[in-house]
Amino acid sequence: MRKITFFLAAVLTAGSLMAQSIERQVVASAGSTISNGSITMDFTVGELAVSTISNGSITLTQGFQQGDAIMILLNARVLLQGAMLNSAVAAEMTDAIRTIVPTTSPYTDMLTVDAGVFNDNGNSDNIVDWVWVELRDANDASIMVDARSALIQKDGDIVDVDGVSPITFEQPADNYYAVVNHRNHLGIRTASTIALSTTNTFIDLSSNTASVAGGTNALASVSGGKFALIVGDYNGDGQVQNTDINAMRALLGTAGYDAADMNMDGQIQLTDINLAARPNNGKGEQF
Ligand SMILES: [Ca+2]
Ligand SMILES: [Ca+2]
Ligand SMILES: [Ca+2]
Repeated sequence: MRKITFFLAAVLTAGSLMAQSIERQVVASAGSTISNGSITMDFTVGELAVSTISNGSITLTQGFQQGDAIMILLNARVLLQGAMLNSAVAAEMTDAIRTIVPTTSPYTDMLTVDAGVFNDNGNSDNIVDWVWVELRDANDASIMVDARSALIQKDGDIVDVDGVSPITFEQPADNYYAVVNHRNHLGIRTASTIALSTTNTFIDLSSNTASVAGGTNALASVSGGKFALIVGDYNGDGQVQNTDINAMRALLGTAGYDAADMNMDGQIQLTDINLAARPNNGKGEQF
């Protein structure tokens, strides 16, 4: 429960409390706390100063009463079927396009990374590509609570822009469905909600079909007894159809970072159609 304080002293002493935490205080011209015994509501009104001030070590937020922001962790593993097609190592993806993956995410948040994140580590933590991760409401999985770009390693670990850490969302600790999508694969959603908090809990969506909504209809069997997102959705509409294949034909013979490169080797060739998209023609997302 948060209390409302109507004087400045507590905030102004923060300058002498380096590296210590102080109880959150609200400075406001008016406000109150109302309780009926089971529900408590804090509110403030009439804030005049609303800018955020920081000297680098201490931050003072002003204005409307703000909740405690926490970063919840999602440490998930998935595999991409396209990147498994040419992989020499079982249960591990190729990183053949690592050197041409853009430092700006291809997804809407346009997250950026340092180019060094794409360096060759000589191990299974090399970056394969960008993915798009969503949190969905536990009571209505059609409601997207939060979403962000992330990176995926050869072993399937979804990581933050540093290339190694689990990803975070600024959301309350709670139960969520997680969705993972990739620019030319069908997205998947967890079959059940998962409890996310500041605790690092590992979620493997590549080891059995029961962990994903739609089960065997949502995943492709790949090497090492693993399961992967289904490849072939060139236009990203959640279906693998003739429209995807026909659009890819126009790009045959070209090279580069392109959604038509289904097997993720940097080339757009007949193999991308015949060995990746066409075998999945007619499949669709299961959530
Ligand atoms: Ca890893
Ligand atoms: Ca499609
Ligand atoms: Ca290719």
